[in-house]
Amino acid sequence: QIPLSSRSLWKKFAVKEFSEKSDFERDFVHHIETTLARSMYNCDDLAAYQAASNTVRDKLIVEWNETQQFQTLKDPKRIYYLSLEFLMGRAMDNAMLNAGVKDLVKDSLSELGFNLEDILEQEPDAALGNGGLGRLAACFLDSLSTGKYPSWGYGLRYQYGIFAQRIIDGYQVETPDYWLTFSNPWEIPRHEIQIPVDFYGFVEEEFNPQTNETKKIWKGGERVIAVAYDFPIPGYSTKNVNNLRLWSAKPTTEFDFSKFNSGDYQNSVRLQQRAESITAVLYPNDNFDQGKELRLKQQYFWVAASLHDIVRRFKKTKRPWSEFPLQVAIQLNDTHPTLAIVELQRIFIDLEGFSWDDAWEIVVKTFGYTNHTVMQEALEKWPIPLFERLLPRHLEIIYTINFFFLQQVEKKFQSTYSQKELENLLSSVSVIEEYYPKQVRMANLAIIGSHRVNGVAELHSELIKTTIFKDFVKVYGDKKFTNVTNGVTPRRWLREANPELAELIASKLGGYEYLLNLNLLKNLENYLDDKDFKHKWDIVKLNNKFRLTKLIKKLTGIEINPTEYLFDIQVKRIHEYKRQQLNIFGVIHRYLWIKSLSPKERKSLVQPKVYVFGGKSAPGYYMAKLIIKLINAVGELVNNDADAEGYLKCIFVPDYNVSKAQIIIPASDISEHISTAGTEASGTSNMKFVLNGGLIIGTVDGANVEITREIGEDNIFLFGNLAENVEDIRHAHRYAPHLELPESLKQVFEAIESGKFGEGDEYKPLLDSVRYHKDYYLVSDDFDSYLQAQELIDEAYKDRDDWIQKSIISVANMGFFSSDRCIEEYAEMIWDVEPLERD
Ligand code: GL7
Repeated sequence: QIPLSSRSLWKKFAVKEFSEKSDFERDFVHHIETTLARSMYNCDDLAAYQAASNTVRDKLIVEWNETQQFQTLKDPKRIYYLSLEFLMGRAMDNAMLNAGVKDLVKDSLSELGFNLEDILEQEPDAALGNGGLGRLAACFLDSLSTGKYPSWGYGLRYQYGIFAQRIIDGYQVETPDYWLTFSNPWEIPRHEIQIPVDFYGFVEEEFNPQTNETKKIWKGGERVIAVAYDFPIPGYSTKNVNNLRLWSAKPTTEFDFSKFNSGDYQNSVRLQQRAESITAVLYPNDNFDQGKELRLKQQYFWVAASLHDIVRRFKKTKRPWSEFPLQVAIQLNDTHPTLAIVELQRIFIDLEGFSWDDAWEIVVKTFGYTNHTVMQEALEKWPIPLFERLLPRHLEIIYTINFFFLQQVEKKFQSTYSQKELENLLSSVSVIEEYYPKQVRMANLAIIGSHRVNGVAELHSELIKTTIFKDFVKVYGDKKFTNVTNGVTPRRWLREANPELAELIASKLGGYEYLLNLNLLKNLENYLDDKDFKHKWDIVKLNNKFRLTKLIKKLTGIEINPTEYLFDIQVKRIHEYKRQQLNIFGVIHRYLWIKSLSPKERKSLVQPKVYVFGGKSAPGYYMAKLIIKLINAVGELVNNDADAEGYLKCIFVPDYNVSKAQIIIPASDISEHISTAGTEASGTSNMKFVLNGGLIIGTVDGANVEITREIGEDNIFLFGNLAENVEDIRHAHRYAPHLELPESLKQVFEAIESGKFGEGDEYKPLLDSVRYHKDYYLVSDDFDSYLQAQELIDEAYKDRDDWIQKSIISVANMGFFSSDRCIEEYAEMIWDVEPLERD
């Protein structure tokens, strides 16, 4: 505590935020000369980026401090968003835009001799996520801050984010993404916040003669320290700045002297290094569970540190424990943080001395769980032997949770179910899978330990109730299950990514208010007959295509004049279920068609198209890597074929990430969201593309369904089988002696096997998965329907005026897909929290 007599001095020197160019310039030079120990004679773009970031960051920190102090004072209910992935991308541009100082910074830097655009390019992406799930978490943080919700994100500070992708001879090659090479101005290390986390060890029983009770005590065998790193999250057009806290693992300072004295120095050091490995690297799998011990360690490390922090913050308020769920809402982003349920129960029982029932009631009220996928291979399961070794006390608690739960189920159904039916039900909802090896099912645990479970798009939320979780609906009824359709932040995905379109829209809607109330976009429909507006709309798209072709030239050396081309884009993780193979088969089909035409026919019949692909494959995903190779091989042939010149290009953009997405998405005329119906829970890039004036070719899957409803059927190109028929078709495939391929696809396969794209044999597994291995993803069933949709697109694009009309109507009706709307829905239906206005 600072003595009262000193406080006026503190106030006199309190840091003031810059608000004028001269302030910014002074602080910038200050950071160059002191923080970086450089000078004007020794200042490159990187140094300028760091000094500029530090200056903008200082501004955020002032507001961040005030936000935190205010919240401590008011002590509102807080939201804790637990996510193993936060795919943040770059921070500086976003921070300037949200704080409303971008123009000021641009001008100041220019006066100081720098170009803002070049400086922004110096920032590495914070790529602490794989794909949609991680980016969703980042959009939610933006909306939570913008909506002034008292909230914290909790995650891990991986030293290596998702790998960087290089394409060598057409193949994906992974290189490590060490994003912290130059110090990171956007994080504040909190070396004073150190939380011990234990692993392994054993459980002891301790008898208390006074109460006549025995108590379980977990004696951990290995201790690691969690150190906090804080990332300020600015809201748009508000002084509210929330916190994202990421944990980093470091060894305890207690060196193992027994080992040391016995001469085993090496082993003692090795244990220390083992600690740091916990937060070394992000697992690079998307929609796939690999079940590695280190991953479970990451999960517990993160969950234990976060809960310790949350409980400590609650205890400081001296409120009774019964108020815990009135003050704390914890949202589980997928099953990755499910251990938090067990850890909180353990804290209440073992450390705070609650009865089981009192503890459990609070736990269930505290948690909500979001499911992001129905795919079997993504559902997390942990082998019991591994669990028992790493977290012996937690496993006991899980058994007890499961015991009480199954007892409740049995009671509910014993009078109406036969013995056999009851057994089936119990074994399906049990947390434990009784198989070899026995496994803990994290989704079951997450459902049992949460008061609400939500899917991420209407179709998906319905599907989970009738497939993977149908037996839980029997137990709980369907009130526990709800839907919150995903959304994206229009600040990053419109204003930052597409400043020209954002400005054009602002010019009609009377400013940027629409970024805070995206439904205002609806008013764009008043300008459907405004020729000048439509012309400008068209020019913006063309300018964005130029921006993309510049990037393509830089990354691949391939030159494209965008003026005549329709841009058809599919960028997302490479996955069989997302069906990039369907897309590239379509490109080959088109290429064969172009080759079959005379030059004159080409001129009159062919709509010139650039197909742009981008996305990473998990390093161990053989099929996905083969798809990447095929795309590159097709590009190699097509882009160098004189017959196709001016008609067809096929580009693979290497190392797709958030900052590249911000350039790629605004340039699209058509984007592809073509997953097998029922497999893509939501998709979120579909929303980003439409928000930027692109149209969609897509299946009736995920959020495509709701996008169609909002923008109208005439403005989207849907094709393919419906989710409700997929199981029957698969069944037919399984029992058919052999699959009959459509003629169109046969041609494509023949071309591939003829060796046009290098060794024909190389792609055999890809073709065989369709023709001999049951075509699980329905490529053959949807191929002709896909080609027809592509034809409709070519046709529609000819009427450019109508196309622009479709584009404007689509954007005008995207208001629903703001992540601000998602956060409001979560706040009301799941968290029961209100925004807190700072006065
Ligand atoms: C995903 C879904 O695949 C994707 O459709 C959804 O938009 C996203 C966010 O809800 O979550 N589920 C998942 O495991 N990953 C996703 O991107 C990796």
